[in-house]
Amino acid sequence: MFSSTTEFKNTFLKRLNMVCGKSFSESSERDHYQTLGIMIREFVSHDWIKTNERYLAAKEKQVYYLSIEYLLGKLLRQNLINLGIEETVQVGLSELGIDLSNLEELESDAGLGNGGLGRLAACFLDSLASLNLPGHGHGIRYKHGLFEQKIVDGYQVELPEQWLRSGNVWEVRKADLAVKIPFWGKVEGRTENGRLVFQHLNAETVTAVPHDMPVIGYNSETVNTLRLWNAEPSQFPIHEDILKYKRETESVSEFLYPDDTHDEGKILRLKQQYFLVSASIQSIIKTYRKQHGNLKELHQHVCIHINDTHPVLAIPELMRVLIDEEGFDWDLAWNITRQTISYTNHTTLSEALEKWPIRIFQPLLPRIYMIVEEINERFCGELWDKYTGDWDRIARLAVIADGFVKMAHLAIVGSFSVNGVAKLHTEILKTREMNQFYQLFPEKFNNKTNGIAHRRWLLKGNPDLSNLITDSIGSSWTQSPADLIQLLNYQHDSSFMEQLLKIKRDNKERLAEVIQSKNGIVVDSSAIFDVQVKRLHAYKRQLLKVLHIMYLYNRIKEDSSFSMVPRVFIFGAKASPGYYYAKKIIKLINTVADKVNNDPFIGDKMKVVFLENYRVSLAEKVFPAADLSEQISTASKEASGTGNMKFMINGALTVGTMDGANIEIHELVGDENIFTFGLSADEVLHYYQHGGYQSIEYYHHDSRIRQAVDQLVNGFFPGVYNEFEPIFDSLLEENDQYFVLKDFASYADTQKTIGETFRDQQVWQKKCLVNIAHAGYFSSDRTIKEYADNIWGIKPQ
Ligand code: 26V
Repeated sequence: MFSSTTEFKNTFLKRLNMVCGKSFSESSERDHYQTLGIMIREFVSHDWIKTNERYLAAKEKQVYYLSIEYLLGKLLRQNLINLGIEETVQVGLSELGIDLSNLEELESDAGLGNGGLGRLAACFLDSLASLNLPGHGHGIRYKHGLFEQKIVDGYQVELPEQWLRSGNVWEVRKADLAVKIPFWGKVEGRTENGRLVFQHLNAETVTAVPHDMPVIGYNSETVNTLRLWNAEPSQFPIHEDILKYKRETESVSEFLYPDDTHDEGKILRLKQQYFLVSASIQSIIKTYRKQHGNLKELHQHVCIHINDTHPVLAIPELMRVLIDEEGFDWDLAWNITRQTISYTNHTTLSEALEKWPIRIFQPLLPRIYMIVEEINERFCGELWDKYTGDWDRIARLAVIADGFVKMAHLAIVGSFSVNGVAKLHTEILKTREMNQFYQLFPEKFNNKTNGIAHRRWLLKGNPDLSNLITDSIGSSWTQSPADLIQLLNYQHDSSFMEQLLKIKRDNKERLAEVIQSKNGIVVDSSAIFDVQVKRLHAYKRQLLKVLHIMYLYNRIKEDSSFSMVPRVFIFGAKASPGYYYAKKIIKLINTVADKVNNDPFIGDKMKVVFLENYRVSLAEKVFPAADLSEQISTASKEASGTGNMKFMINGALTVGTMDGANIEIHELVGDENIFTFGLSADEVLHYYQHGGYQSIEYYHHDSRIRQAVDQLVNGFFPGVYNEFEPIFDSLLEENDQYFVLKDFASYADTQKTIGETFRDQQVWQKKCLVNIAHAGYFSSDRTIKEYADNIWGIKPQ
């Protein structure tokens, strides 16, 4: 479309007039952003339509990825890169006096997710399209994504996020494809031609309207679709309060739930889940019918993947369609359903496993509940045949028990594939958390180690490093990330290594500017940039890093002979609004930051920075500037982690426990190129089972620990009396459930080694290079190929 910048400029100016109804001289930056967005959509519309036609005609298998979260971030520059027109557009705009990066700033982050799970879904979409795979996302078009975080007086304050305030140029509303979703009401059964048929009566319906976003593949003609469903009123009732009805229906897609909420009581959350599932399945079936007619071979042409258990009602919903609408008998419907659905588990934390009380589930979704009951009864019958008399086991495995529907059990029983997200995580599922299911269905369990969209996290996020890599090994790595391994040949190339160092320095300086402008803190970019960015959770142990910072501070103050390489400790984290303890940790980080940063005796030896409102677009500035990646979860708790991979590919070294995908990073780079410490998963799980850990002993026997822990409550932080007592209590009264004190010494020793290693920049940079070279494995292209080949059975088209 634009083979030259002149052509681009001409089209841009014409479109600007049309889109904004203004002359160029009157137009604003927002007009320019809007115009460019619309031009890109126009530019891809041909390929978008062609892609769909191709899929329709080929009748090959398709996958539908159902996820309650998509953490997309900004799309403008990534779309330009994937289309191969970044350069043309950037030059063209600048000739018009427009700075592309200013336009990027105007775009809101699409923040429709909490953390790793939502970002993974976004990375997967990029890989599906870039690999020309027929895979489509379905999700909810939340009006408000994850809250915006402000730090006021050291405390987190949440503001509603407003990504749709100025519209969303990437979406196309398709009102003609709207579907209706029934809630409440009652189900009546009657016999028709000797067959029991069910009708859902007096339901309150919400209309789901699809808003489609193009998912543009990198250097490919494939444009897949992310379909986000918006909740709207169906026909307005005549007698009731119309405004109330409008409010109630729209509330279904109003807010993303933060991940701490104990879902059990939240009717609206269950409504969201069924809303997503029912709308998606209705739409999938409609498309399928057009292509293939009847549904007997659905599983041969369609795979429906559920991202965690949130969309698990896809199982009973598909059963409903097959039985009530298609007229299949139970066994046929069950066979088809079980071969259509696949499921990823993303956590073994018991508090995160979803269960819904029957008293909420049954009245809200009466027909779906009947089907779940039937699934449960038949499954328990099978269990009875296998484990006759073993009531305990049957009760533990049942889909419905103790007044609750257990969503993970439904997912395992109703799917053909259950996968974990890193080797250790899958092992823990098989041997511990889901062992009894594994014994029943060993063939269903498999591992798919997570990955990241390396085109966002390296190609887009770190352009200087990308250019250096391309200049050295060529550009094939953008599509074959394993080619990064060729970088190993440059370990002894001093010019290459110098450039690598310079790029890191420049990236650190850019982040230093952000820190200065946002936090008012001046940091020295020759210091170690030591970074922990992720959701705030006790198991991720931001506290371990804080206690270590307090220890270093104490050392500097008390021991004049103590010397250390200067460090900038950087944190970014949102705490769920209802997660009291996590919010205390945020206040603690900010309190420590105040104390350290304002102590003239400390000067540049260390600084502590809390970056407000951590999100995808900020993450893209942080990873390229990091020297050290903190992956310090209590072993066994972090299913995979994906931030660890983003740091690695940007040339940061990991300090980490043997947890999640850290284990695979270690396996690839070897002992020499990662800093591991702490208890192993087996040791942690052994303590949980058999006891034997007394945190108080570590407090008594390690004066470094005692001093820092006491400082939480002894007035060391002026003006925050009592504030950190809950943290103090979690460590001593509650016996430190996450082994912070137990792992402290090992962490401190490792950090000492890290400091010493950093002194020799040549040694350090070489380790960074080894990490980058091996990071190709963690591209989501590799992950998605594994899903495509081993679970979904889909092929490039
Ligand atoms: C949810 C909850 C809710 C209740 C309170 C405790 C709690 C703890 C964790 C979660 C998250 C559950 C699902 C999730 O986001 N898992 C993350 O998925 C990522 C992608 O697979 C993975 O890299 C992370 O390790 C994993 O935590």
